[in-house]
Amino acid sequence: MPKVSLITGITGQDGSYLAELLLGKGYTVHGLIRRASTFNTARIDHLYQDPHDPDTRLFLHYADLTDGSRLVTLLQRIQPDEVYNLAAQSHVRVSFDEPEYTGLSTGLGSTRLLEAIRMIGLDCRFYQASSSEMYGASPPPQNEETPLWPRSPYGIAKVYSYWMTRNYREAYGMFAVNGVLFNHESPRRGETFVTRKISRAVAEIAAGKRNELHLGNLDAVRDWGYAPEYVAGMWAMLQHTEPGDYVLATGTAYSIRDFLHFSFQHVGLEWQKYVKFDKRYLRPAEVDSLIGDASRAASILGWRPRVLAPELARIMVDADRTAV
Ligand code: NDP
Ligand code: GDR
Repeated sequence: MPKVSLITGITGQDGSYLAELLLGKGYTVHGLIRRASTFNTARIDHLYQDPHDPDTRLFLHYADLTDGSRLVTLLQRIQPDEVYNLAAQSHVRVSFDEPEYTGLSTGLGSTRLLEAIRMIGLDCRFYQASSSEMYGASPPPQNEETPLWPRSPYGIAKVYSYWMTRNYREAYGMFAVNGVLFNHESPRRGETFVTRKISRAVAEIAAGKRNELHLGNLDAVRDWGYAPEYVAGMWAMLQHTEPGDYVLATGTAYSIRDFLHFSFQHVGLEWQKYVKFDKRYLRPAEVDSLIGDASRAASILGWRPRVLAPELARIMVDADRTAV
């Protein structure tokens, strides 16, 4: 029998790559989508299958992580072997504007799912999308043993979900794992995250369509990887014999300035001529430096990232230049 998976956040960057990966492995894939007055399925439109086709293996369902009874109904009906909880209000800066909603979705959403699984007695494996933002002010390099010190409502909500996932594993023996992923990007990255903001601006500046890019703090250091490689790591965590928590990261450190340099240099421009400071993109509390140590995932899961920030910048700029 083909395995059945459920992905929350299937319309997001990671959800779309994970759906591709699982369909490629022969899974039946169910995804939760939110009702909106505009279409929000652009990242998975290429995977869409006519539900009238008897060979269809991708199914979409309206649901929201803030609606617990709907989650119970769907889990009961779908009976998934694997649940990937990727849905979240995932923007750190926005979480300072909407701390309560971030708690309801990014925090309590995981509890609603875990509790729904427990209530109906579902025998499944559960993946929680935890984040390097949980380490916040703890100095790098960060790994599974690093103390958590979140610096934003988003990071705090992720810490809550991280501990709930561990608690359901310890209390109920559930196969529940945390993937603690450092920043990972792609041409499908949301347009307001800094790498994609940069790659889009470079494409438009190179095409003569604009001549400025407004950014906040350029000194922050991040460990940027390539999203398709990270969703493969999520899948690997659920295939292992024992549930555990794993950091996924490249172990490399680059600043926003470095990413600007790689991106502008790729089209033969100097970033200093175009980038302007705008304080509205600063955060009330910043995370200065995240550099991950993924040696546990390497030794236990055999997971190793290949694409590093300089190549990532080129991939993203090339994709945005094609779209401009
Ligand atoms: P995106 O922001 O691209 O996608 C988020 C997804 O969650 C979208 O499908 C969105 O739906 C959905 N969503 C948001 N709120 C709700 C809700 N209340 N109910 C149901 N669905 C909701 O995130 P990424 O793909 O980049 O990240 C995936 C997960 O991994 C997130 O949990 C994120 O916090 C976490 N993470 C991401 C990292 C990264 O570098 N990308 C690193 C570490 C963790 P819609 O399309 O309708 O908005
Ligand atoms: P991050 O990603 O906060 O690390 O969270 P983001 O790209 O938003 O910020 C990275 C760094 O860039 C600085 N920065 C700016 N950021 C944005 N968005 N816009 C700007 O104009 C700008 N100028 C400078 C930020 O201050 C920050 O230091 C991402 C999300 O995907 C989370 O969901 C995930 O958990 C973490 O990565 C790991």
